[in-house]
Amino acid sequence: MNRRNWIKRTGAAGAGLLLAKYIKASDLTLAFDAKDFVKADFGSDFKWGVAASSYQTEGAWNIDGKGESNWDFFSRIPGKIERGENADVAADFYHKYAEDIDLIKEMNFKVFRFSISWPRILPNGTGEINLKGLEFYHKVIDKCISVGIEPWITIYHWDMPQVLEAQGGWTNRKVLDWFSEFTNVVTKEYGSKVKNWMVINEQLSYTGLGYMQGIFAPGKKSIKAFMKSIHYSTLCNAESARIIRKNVIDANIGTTFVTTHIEPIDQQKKNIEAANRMDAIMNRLFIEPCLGLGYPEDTLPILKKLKKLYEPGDEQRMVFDFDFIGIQYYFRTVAKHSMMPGMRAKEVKASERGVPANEMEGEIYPEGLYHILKKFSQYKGIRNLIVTENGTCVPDKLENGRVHDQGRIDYFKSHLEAVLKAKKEGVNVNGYFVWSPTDNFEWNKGYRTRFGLVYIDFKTLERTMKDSGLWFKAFLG
Ligand code: IFM
Repeated sequence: MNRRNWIKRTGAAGAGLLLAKYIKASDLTLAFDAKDFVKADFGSDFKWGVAASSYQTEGAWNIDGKGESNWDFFSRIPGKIERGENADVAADFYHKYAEDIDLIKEMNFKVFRFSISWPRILPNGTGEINLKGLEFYHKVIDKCISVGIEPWITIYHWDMPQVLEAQGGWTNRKVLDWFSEFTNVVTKEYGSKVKNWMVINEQLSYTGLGYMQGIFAPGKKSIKAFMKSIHYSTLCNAESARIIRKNVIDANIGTTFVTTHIEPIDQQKKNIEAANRMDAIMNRLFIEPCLGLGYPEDTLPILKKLKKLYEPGDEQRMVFDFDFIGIQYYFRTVAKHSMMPGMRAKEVKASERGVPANEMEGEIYPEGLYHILKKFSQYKGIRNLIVTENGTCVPDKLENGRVHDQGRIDYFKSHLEAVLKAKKEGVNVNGYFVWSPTDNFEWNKGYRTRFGLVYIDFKTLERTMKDSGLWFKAFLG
């Protein structure tokens, strides 16, 4: 489709104009020269996809032999999830997977990235395999393939069997055996049909928010637990990738990291250093050990404590040569010095700075994605980048069968422009996956914050494609 048609069909103005609406000129650190773009600008091999996860979408929490997950357990603890919600039903993807995959197809995406629920496959965490669980993902994979969509599997997206969480979960070194067993089962089962695999979704999220801040499962607030979860999940990341390599012929193996572009609030030395320490945790902590660079303890000395957890050979065991690295980007973080022990830095929230933000207080800052892609492309060991998640939550309203989510369309356009700019400057970025095909359960926020291209009425489970879904349909068509 040429540029003029695209504008006509979507009714959209140039991306430059849309960008201007969101970012004060004085905040711009990057000039977006191109005013518009088309799909072909990204190249014919570029992967266009959508991403989702098991706990957030499937529901069917205790159906067909599934075991309890840490999130099933955690969401039942009063006060943990807004309005006391849980994902017992969620988007009911378990029953509506065919409809949802048809919608993904209709929006012209070619990749569906989804995760596998560990307790659906291994209800007791290890040992006995639930055949109905195996069968479910075969149906999902087969449906994708039948409509020409590539299934991309994430092995772990935060739903650990509760029986293992009760034994310490990611803070127990035995997780290496548990996770290897799970990886072995799923790769042997699906490896002949699925060639694209990601090991873990965003280590920082479930380790930091789950074991240190206590707002995600399992709700712990302990630096010690955080440290253990960092090291053991880092080992698992590489170990599981080696298992995929062994079990899946011609596998394309990646893993995903949550990232944020970090800037100091001003140019004072103490704030610049605070921003660097924050960067060490939020962007460098997990990628660097897997590239053989170790943890970034030069910038953040507290990380030296991780060495106490090492067993002989760990340094090498953390390393894996991934085929691609998944970048997940949502917002910028502005940092300033604080007395908080450890990181000695704190975030200056978007609301304090009066800048545009999503409903979760994440600043809308597309240039940040450009900077992150540039930053990661500078690591020698990274060969290929894919944006495995990007998206936003805006206050959607279903009115007369339509959801006019122009804010989300603007978000995608400006972020795609950032990807394209990086690509044109030589960054090896080869894919972009939207979070998320449908609305779903947003962890501790419950159902309040919606990220989907397709709206879900959580009472009736009826699906309605939002304007952003229609925008992608036209853009990718
Ligand atoms: O919903 C989450 C997802 O599970 C992990 N990445 C960020 C998304 C939006 O917050």
